[in-house]
Amino acid sequence: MSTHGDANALLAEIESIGVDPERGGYTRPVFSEPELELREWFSRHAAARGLTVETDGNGILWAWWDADGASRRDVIVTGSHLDSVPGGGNFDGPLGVASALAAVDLLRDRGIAPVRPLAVAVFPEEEGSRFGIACLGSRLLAGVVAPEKVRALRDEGGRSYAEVSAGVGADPATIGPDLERLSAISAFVELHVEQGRGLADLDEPVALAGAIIAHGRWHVRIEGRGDHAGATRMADRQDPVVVAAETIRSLRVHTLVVDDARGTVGRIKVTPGGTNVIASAVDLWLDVRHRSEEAVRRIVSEVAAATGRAAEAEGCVATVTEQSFSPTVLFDPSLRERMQGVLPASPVLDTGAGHDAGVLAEIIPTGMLFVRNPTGSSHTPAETAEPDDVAAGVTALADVLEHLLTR
Ligand code: HGY
Ligand code: MN
Ligand code: MN
Repeated sequence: MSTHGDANALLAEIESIGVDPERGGYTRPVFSEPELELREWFSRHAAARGLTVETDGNGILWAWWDADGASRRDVIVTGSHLDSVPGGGNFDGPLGVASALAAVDLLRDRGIAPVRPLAVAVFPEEEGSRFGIACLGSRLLAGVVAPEKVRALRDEGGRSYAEVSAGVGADPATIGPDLERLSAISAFVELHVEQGRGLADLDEPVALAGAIIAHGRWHVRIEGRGDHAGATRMADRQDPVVVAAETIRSLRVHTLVVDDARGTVGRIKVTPGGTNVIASAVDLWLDVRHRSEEAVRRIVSEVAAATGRAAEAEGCVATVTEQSFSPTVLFDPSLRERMQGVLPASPVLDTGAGHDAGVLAEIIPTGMLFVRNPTGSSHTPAETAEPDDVAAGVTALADVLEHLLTR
C-alpha cells in the first residue's frame, strides 16, 4: 500500500505495534520496545522522503526538509509524539506525525519550493506515562524542567530515566535546554486528533486551537501501618486506603463546585496490595484542570487539606507533591490569524488536553489543528478519526505549511 500523501495508510502500518491485549488499545511508553519501533517507522518514512533525520540530546527526533541553500534559521516545525497512555488510541500523537509526513508529500506534489526549512519533530514522553512528567521532551528542550531532576525520575519498575535512556542509546548527560535550536524556529504547528466532541457537534472536520486550559499533576502518598485484615481490630487500624477514599471523594466534591473544572484520579497503587492485608501505603495521582490556574491550585489545596484531616484521624501521614504544572496557554494570536486566513471555514476550539505545542507556546509562536473525533473519547481504545477527516487534516496542514514556508 502506498503511503504517499496518505496518513491513513501510514497509521495502518503501525496499528499492530504496542497493542495492549489486557487493557485494549495501545500501550507505548517512552523508550519501550513499541515506542522505539514507532520511532524507527517514522525515521524510515522520513528518510524515504529525503528528509535528514537526527536525534537531539533530549531524544527528540527532527526530520529536516532543508530549503535549497537556506540556513537552518527561521524554521517551520510540525509534528507531535508517538508515546501513548496505557490502553490509549492509535491517533493521540501518531496522527500528527503521520499527517506531517503526508503533508510533506502533498507539498512536493504541489511543486512547493520552501524559502525556509521545515522540520518534522517527534517529542518523547508527551504523556508522562512512564516517568510522570507530561511533555517531558519539550519541557527539557524549553529548559522548564531541571535535567538532574529528570535523570533521577523513576518508572513503575524503579528504573531511572538516566538508566533507561542510556539503555536505548541516548546519553542522559546531554538532556537540557537547547535555546539555540529554539531561537531558530519561527513557528510550530501541531496537528492532533481532537480529544472532545467539539468538531463532532459542529459537524466540521478540522478546527484551529484557541487555548489549552491549565492543568497539573500531584502525587499523593499516604503512609499507614500494614497489618492482618482479620486479626486487627478496627480501633487499632491506621489504614491509608481509608484516607485515599477521602482524597478521591473530596476531589470530586471540590471540582464539581467550580464551573467546568476537571479533576481525576486515574492511577492508584496500594502497597503491598493483598486482599487480606491492611495496606501500609497508598500512592495516587491527581490530575486537575481549569482555565484559571488559581482555580486549579485552590481545588488541590482543598483536597490536600481534606486528605490531611483524614490522615490525622486515621493515624496516617499524607504528603501531596506537585509533579508537573502547565499554565493556561493562549496560542499565538497572529499565527492563528494567519492559519485562519488559510482555513477560513475552520472553527476555533479550546482544549482540555495538554500538548507539546502548549509547552513551546511559552517561547515560540505555536498553533494547533484538531481533526474530528466522532466519539470525542481519547486516552481509550474508543478514540478514532474517520479516514476522510484524516485526509482533510492532512490537506489543512499542508495548506498552512505552504503558507508558512513560502511567505
Ligand atoms: O494529558 C493530556 O492532556 C495529554 O493527552 N498528554
Ligand atoms: Mn497527545
Ligand atoms: Mn494524550
